[in-house]
Amino acid sequence: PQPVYLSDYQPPDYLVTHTELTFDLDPTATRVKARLHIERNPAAALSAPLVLDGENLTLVSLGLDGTALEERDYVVSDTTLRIEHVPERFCLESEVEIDPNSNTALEGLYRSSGMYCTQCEAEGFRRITYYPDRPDVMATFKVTVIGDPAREPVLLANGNRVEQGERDGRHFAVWEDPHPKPCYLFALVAGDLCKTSDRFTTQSGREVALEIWVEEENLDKTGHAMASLKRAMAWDETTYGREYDLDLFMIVAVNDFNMGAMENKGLNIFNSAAVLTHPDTATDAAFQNVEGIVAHEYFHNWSGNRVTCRDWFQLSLKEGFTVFRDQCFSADTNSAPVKRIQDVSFFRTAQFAEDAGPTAHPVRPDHYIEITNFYTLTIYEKGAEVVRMLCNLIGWEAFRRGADRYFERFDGCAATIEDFVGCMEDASGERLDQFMRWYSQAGTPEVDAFGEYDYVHGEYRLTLRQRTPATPGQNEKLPLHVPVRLGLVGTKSGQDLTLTLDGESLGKEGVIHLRQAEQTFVFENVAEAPVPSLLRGFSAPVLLHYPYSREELAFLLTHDSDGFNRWDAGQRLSMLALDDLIAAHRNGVEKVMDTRVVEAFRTLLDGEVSDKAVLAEMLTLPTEAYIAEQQRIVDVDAIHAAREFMRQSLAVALRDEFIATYEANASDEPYAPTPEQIATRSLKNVALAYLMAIEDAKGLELCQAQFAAGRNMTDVRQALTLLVHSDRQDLAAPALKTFGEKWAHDSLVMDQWFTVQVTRPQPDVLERVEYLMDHPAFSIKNPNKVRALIGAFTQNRVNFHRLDGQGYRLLADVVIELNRLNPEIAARLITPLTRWQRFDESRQALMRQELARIKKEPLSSNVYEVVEKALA
Ligand code: B3K
Ligand code: ZN
Repeated sequence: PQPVYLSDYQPPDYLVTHTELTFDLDPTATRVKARLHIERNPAAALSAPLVLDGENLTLVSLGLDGTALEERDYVVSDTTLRIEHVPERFCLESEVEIDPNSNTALEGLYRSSGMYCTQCEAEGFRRITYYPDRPDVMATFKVTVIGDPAREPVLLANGNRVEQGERDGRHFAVWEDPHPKPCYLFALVAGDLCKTSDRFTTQSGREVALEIWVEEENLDKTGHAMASLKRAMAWDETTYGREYDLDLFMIVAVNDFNMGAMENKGLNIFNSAAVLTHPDTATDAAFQNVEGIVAHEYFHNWSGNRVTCRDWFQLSLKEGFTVFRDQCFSADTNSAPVKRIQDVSFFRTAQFAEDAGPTAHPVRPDHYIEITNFYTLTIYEKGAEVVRMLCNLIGWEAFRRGADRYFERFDGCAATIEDFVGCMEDASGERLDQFMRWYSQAGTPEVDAFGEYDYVHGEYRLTLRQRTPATPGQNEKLPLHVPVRLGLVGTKSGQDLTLTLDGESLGKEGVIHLRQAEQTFVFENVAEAPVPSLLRGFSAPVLLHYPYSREELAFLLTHDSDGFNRWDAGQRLSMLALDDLIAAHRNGVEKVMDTRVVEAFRTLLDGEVSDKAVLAEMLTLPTEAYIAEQQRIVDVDAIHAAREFMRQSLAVALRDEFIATYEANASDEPYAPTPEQIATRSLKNVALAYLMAIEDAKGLELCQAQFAAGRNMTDVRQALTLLVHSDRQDLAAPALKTFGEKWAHDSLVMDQWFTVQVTRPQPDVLERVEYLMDHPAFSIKNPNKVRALIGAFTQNRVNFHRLDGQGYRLLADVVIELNRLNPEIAARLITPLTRWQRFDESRQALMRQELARIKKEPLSSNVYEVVEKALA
């Protein structure tokens, strides 16, 4: 496979103005007729041949302006259809046959639980018909779907249904989408589905019908998605002035889906895990996830669909911006500080790891082999951080003006990242050329900060130094424009001090701009010695080092006015203590708990923090994955032992406080996914986890009672997890059995049942994974199952990284099988093996050995690209 380069971009030679498709559905032999109204791009050479993309298609017939083409008129290869001479403007008629049943890659048209559905982004449409499969070719679509009235009574496509009827024992529906779109936004769904309906009136008075289509047994699980959709529609009107533009908006739930969901115009297709919720089957986290994904896909209607990407290198143009939009929506709807804490802790664990590994790439990559491999944390989450920085740099008002300008100027167009940033420059008058480096430079910048207080002159000098480590293919890095939001917290007053920089007052909190490799900022009139609170709200996606003492961190933990940084101070304090424990474990000396951490937690539990959701986060120790990210060579076992020791020490020292917290937050209220209830449950369940860390009688009693009460899935799953992860298998086994039998009919709950079992720290897990792979509820063809069982196992650090290499071997076996069935999922699953550089020599050797074994297979371009980079 050969890479594609951004620098090779050429506008299309031919444009499609209107696309007419007719699908005659059949499980193994669907016929697709296409009539493409094509025009030569005025910019293209007169002699340009017509080259269309096509894969896994059987060509039945081809015609041009009503005349059948002979075989000598065109050339068909594995990936293209080429016609050497075509007129300036013409209609191309083709008919192909495809096989939805055997489509296990879940790209193009496939069947899931007997229903037909499509996934076309990024390059799936070429598996449906011959077409210029690129986002800068935009056409209006008219789609006829013909199916069996009994097997697929519901026939859906994008836009508005303009006709339906029956003919020769079959039935059909005709759909028209008036908005020109690239083919990656095309969608079709056909099956035996039921809907829930609702309405939304837009700010300009358009009546929109809302429909969520599901299998009949899931009709009671659509309420939260529908409510989320309406909130998202209203939010986009009030926040961005964007309203919906069709009379119908549909969501469909599909059981086999490679990712969360897809923003097809007017017909969003969702992984059922990302749309279905019920208090008995979905946890609070799942409810919040559904809300965020429904909003994300809806927001794409403007940031993605009305304005799309010129080419796939610009993917973050729509994804980074849309993630930023959905993050802000969720922050407005729930606890804003907790949303930020959760996003950042995930980001610093997973995106930082991506940046530090062999697949590191910029927010706008300059080449790729397989675009499907670039739906990454860097494109999505780092892209969102970059947009957030832009917004903070120029201020919300200018940002909003820039967004208006962008949506107006590029409506109906395929745009670039320069177009977007250009609108922000125009709207703000700010020069953003240095800022553009965030898009082209890969890797996590590290910022070293040092502060000195000068009593005599009342000055505080803050020196910031930045460097970005080399990443594959990018050795030289230039300084970035890093906005650092900060406060100086007075050690006597405990208050934010007024910031004066170069004679100008910034108020109690300010943003300083680090643009050079090293810069010193001198704050004047600083009345007392401060502790700096740096990078508030994670104002830039960097790794910040500051030599805080534990006393300073304990001070910030209780005094910082920024909720995010208060939490971060707690994490840093825990990290210092964990470092000591890790060292003790490695040196074989007795572990001693740092009492400052215990006292800090005691203060928290004594009611220092009023937002329970924030408190629950503050009481949660950094994850093993996050701790590992802080080490150059990861010691899996020492990390686990240290963190367990700390959890147990805290539980022993604060047992009464945790019991009190548990009891104060237990409630009989009927379940609602409100921020208040979610906060209360998370605090209660954090307390329960500490109590179960020591498995004493009280903890076990509360845990068993919580499981047995079965109030909602959040509480039940937490109780089940704590039992299964404890050493009390006598209690865990019956609970698992009860749960598994009760929910055997519910695939999404069974996914949770798999995950709970394969994330336990005890050493019997690998055998459990193998056993569960043969369980009737498991299927390697279903991506949710693969993620719930295999994906979850690879996150079980002590077991996946077993010293005998069996964890790696198991993963490689699955990857080899999935490489044939579903290359997109296979390539994603390999990720943990690509991080071999971070482990000790014997694990490195074992991981590389498995990568090499995978490499010997006949590989898909997806897996090839990842393995190649990992072994480079
Ligand atoms: N745009 C889709 C992702 C498609 C990925 C295809 N391999 C989902 C989203 O970001 O909203
Ligand atoms: Zn998206």
